[in-house]
Amino acid sequence: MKEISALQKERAAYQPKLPKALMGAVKVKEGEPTQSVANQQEIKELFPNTYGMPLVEFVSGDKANEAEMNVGVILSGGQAPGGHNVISGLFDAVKKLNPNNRLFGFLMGPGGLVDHNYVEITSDFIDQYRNTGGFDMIGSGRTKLEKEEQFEKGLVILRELNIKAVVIIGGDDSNTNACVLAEYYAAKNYGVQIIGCPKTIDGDLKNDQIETSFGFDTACKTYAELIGNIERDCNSARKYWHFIKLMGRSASHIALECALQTQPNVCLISEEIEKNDMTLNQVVEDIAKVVACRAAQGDNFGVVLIPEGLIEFIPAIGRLIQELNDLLASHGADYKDLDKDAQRQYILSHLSKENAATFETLPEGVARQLSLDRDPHGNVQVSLIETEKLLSDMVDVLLAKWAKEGKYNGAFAAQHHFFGYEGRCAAPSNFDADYCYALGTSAAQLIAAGKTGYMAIVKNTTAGTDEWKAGGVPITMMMNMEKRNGEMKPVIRKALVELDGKPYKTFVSHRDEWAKNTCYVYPGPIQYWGPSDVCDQTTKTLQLEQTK
Ligand code: FBP
Repeated sequence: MKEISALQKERAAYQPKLPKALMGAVKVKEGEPTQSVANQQEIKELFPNTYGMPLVEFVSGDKANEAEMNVGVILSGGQAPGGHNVISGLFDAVKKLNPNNRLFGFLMGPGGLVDHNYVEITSDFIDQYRNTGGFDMIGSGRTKLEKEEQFEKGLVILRELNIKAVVIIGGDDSNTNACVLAEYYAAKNYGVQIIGCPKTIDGDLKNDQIETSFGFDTACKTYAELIGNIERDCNSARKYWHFIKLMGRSASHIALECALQTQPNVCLISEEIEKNDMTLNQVVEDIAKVVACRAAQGDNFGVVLIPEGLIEFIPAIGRLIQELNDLLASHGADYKDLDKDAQRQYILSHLSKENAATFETLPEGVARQLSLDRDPHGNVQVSLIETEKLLSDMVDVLLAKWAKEGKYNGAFAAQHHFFGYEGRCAAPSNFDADYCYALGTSAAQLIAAGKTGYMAIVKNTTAGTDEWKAGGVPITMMMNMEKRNGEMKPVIRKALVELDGKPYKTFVSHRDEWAKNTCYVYPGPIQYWGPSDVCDQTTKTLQLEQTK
C-alpha cells in the first residue's frame, strides 16, 4: 500500500464546506446581458455564439436537477494548491446529480484531450487526493488549445466517452483558450459544453466577478512562512541580506501579500516601478539606500522581496522584450539554428537602436534568457531569470563605490532564494480547500444548467462559507484585445497590482518604517485545526480589497 503521512490521513477526512445555495437543489438566477471589458465589437465578432451571455447565480431550489452527463476535466498550466479539491467538488456534484454520471480526467493538461489520454475518476481513486496539494491526480501541462485540428481531435474522444462537457481548470491563458474552444463547439453545434475555473497562484486572474484565483491563499501563506523563518534567522545572526525572488510571472500580488504578512525591509512592486518609469539602476539605488541606512545604525542585515516578473516591468527592458517577442515570432526558424554568439549578434543587428542599447547593458545571462523560446502562450520564462542575484550584485557594486566615496561604511553579504515551486503544491489551506470544492460544485451546476463559455465563480469569500455566493461568469465578459506573439488576440485581461488599491496603499503607508526598523512578523506554518483566527483567515489582500 502507498505510504501517506499522518497529516494527509487526517486531512483526507476533512469535508470542505459549501455555500448554502450549493448544499441542496439549485435554481439558476440570471442577470442582465454582459459586455467584454474592452474592444466590445471585436470580441463580439470573434465570439458570436458565446458573447453577451448573462451572469449566473445559484440560489436554493426545490427540485433537484437529475441531469445525465459524463464530464471531462483538465488541469492546465502551473500547479496551484486546491486543484484536487476542484475535481473532488466536481466529482461529488456530478454523482449527486445522477449516480450514473461519470467523470474522466484528461492526463497531463490539454494535450491529454488532443491525444486521447485519460483516466476515469472513480470514488476510490479520488479519495486518495481529497484535500491534498499538487496536480498529480491527473497531471498538468501547458499545451495551448488553439487549432481547429486539436478541437476536432478532442471531439473524437469526447464522443467516444459520451462526454457532454469539459471543465478546464487554468489561469488567464488557459481560460482564454477554453473560451475559444467553447465558441468553436457552439458554432459547430457539437453539443459539448466548456466550463473554465480560475486557477493560479499568481493571483492575477481576478476582476469584478472573480474575487481571487485559487491557490493564491495557500501559496502566499507557504512563502510567508518561509520568509518569516528567514527573517528570524536573519535577525538572529545579523550578518546577511537575503534577496528573495517570489513567483508571479507578471503581477506582484504574491510579493505584496507576502510583504503584508511578514513586513520585510524592502519589497519591490513591479507595477510601481513601471509607473514611475524607473531604470534598473534606480531600483538598485533604492535598495542600496536602505542597506546603507540600516548599516549606519549598525544593522548589516535585512530582507528584500523581489517579484519574479520585475524585469519585464522596468520600462526600458519591457520595450526591449516587446520587440524581442515580435522578432522571435517572425524570425523563429532561421534564428533557432544559430549558435549562442551568432544569436546575440543576430538580435543586436535586428533590434532598434534604443532596444539594442538596453540589450547590451544587460548581464549576459539575463540577455540570453530574454532571447530564448517563449512558453506556449508567448510569455518570457521569468522563473529562469535570476533577478535576485542580478540585483544583489549590482547593490554590492554600488555600495563599494559609496564606500570609496566615504558615503557607506557597512558590511554587505548576500544570500539568495527563489520561492516558487515550494508553494505551488502545498496542501491547500482551509480557505483553498473550501473555495476549490465550491468552484468544482459550481462548475457541475453550470454544466447541468446547459451553460458553455462560462467560468465557475464563488463570491463574498471574506464572509462565512455558508454565505458565499456561487455562480458563473461568461468568459467573454473578461476579455480584451492584446498583442501576443506579434498578433492582436482576444485574451482575458490580467489583473495587475492596483496602485490605488488598498493592499498596495497599506504597504506604502508602512514601508519606510519596515525599511529602517526591524519589524518582522513570523506567520508560521499553515494550520488546519485550531482557532478560526489562525486557521480560516484569508489573505490580507483579499481582506483589504473586500473592506468597504
Ligand atoms: P499559471 O499562470 O499557469 O498558473 O502558472 C504560474 C506560474 O507558477 C508562474 O508563477 C511561474 O512564472 C510559472 O508558472 C512557471 O512555469 P513553469 O511551471 O512552466 O516553470
